[in-house]
Amino acid sequence: MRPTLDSYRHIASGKVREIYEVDDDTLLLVATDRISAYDFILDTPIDDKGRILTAMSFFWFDVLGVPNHLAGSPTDERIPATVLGRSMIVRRLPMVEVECVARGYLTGSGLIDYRDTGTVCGVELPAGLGEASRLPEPIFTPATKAAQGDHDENVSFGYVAEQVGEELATTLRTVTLDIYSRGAALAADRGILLADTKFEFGQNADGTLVLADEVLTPDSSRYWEAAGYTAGQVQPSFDKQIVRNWLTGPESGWDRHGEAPPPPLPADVVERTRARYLEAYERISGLSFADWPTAE
Ligand code: Q0Q
Repeated sequence: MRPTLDSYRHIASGKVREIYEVDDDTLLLVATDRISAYDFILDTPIDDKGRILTAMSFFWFDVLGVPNHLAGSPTDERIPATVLGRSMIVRRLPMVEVECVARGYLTGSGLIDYRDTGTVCGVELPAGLGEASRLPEPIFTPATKAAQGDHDENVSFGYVAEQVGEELATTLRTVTLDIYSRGAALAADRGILLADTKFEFGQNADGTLVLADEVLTPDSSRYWEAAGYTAGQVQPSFDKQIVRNWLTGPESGWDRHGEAPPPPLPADVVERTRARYLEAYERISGLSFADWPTAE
């Protein structure tokens, strides 16, 4: 008999995820069907988004082959029936308080920093780059965690070294770039560009790094269709562009620059967005989502 969710103490909320305490050494990470756009958490859930992104993390933990925080299978008996398929049983770890970002392409805050300084997080880049330029090689662009609702702040490698020590900072950079490069190569083979990603790490008692949180999902990474990639212009988001286009289009009646929150999404926008998450998972993993556990 599975425990119920209310038998676990809720300890943290993210924009679209929740953490519960299973015991002193174990957490339950629950992915919701919530989706965010334009810094709002939308009222309308995307069916199966939590399950699909959980399946993605399990896939990446498996293929990346680095120490990670998973402490149970997708159907671990400690997972409540109501959140089965969109939860991970994980080892509770002391977390490294650094957002470990790797970028293979220039966009978002990295592009803004580059246009201001010619660098991103202190990493010098060649002149002449622009929106969505592929970088000569992936770069480590760490950030400090922001309070919910705020954007993380890009920081230099030197700042990270001051916070956690030179040795750990160097290992964070090496491991972040290694995992991103291997994940991006696999995804590119399947026609999806991982433009950038954010990892979170914990540490074992001996200080060795453990890959934690979610991994290489469309919520922690920018996913672009490789077939449509064109440097020099904003790339459509593989998973969120349908929602963005509807919200900023004539049918929503919403003003992105106004005060009002976004309106509910129409059913077809939800279904087409669900289909994009499903396509990303099945193309990258080569697995059928139909086999993934679901709430009982
Ligand atoms: C931990 N988070 C992220 C978060 C709110 C996720 C703390 N294995 C762990 C993990 C993990 N993963 C964490 N703490 C201890 N051990 C992960 C940022 C925050 C909702 C979901 N925060």
